[in-house]
Amino acid sequence: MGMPKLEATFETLVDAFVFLDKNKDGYVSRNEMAQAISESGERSSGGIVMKRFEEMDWDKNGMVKFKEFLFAFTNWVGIDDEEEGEEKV
Ligand SMILES: [Ca+2]
Ligand SMILES: [Ca+2]
Repeated sequence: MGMPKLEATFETLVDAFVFLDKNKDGYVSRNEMAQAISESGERSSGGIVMKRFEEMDWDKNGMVKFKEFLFAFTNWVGIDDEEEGEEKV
C-alpha cells in the first residue's frame, strides 16, 4: 500500500533487472545472467546465482521475464502480497 520502503525495493529490483538484461529485450537469458556474474567478479557465487536463475524461471523457457524475477524475489524476501498464496514452492 504505497509504502516508501517497498517502492525503494521495487526500484532496486528494476535496476537489477535492467542491469541483467543486457540486450534490453525484457528478458534475462541464461547467457546474460552468466555475463553479469563474470562482470560483477563474483564467480564464487556464480553457481548459486545460476541455481537461483533456474528457480526464477517458472515456465522453464530459459528466460526470466520481469514478472518471474519480481515474483521470485518477493518469495525470497517474504514480502506478503496479501493474495491467495496457494502456489508456494
Ligand atoms: Ca535480454
Ligand atoms: Ca521464463
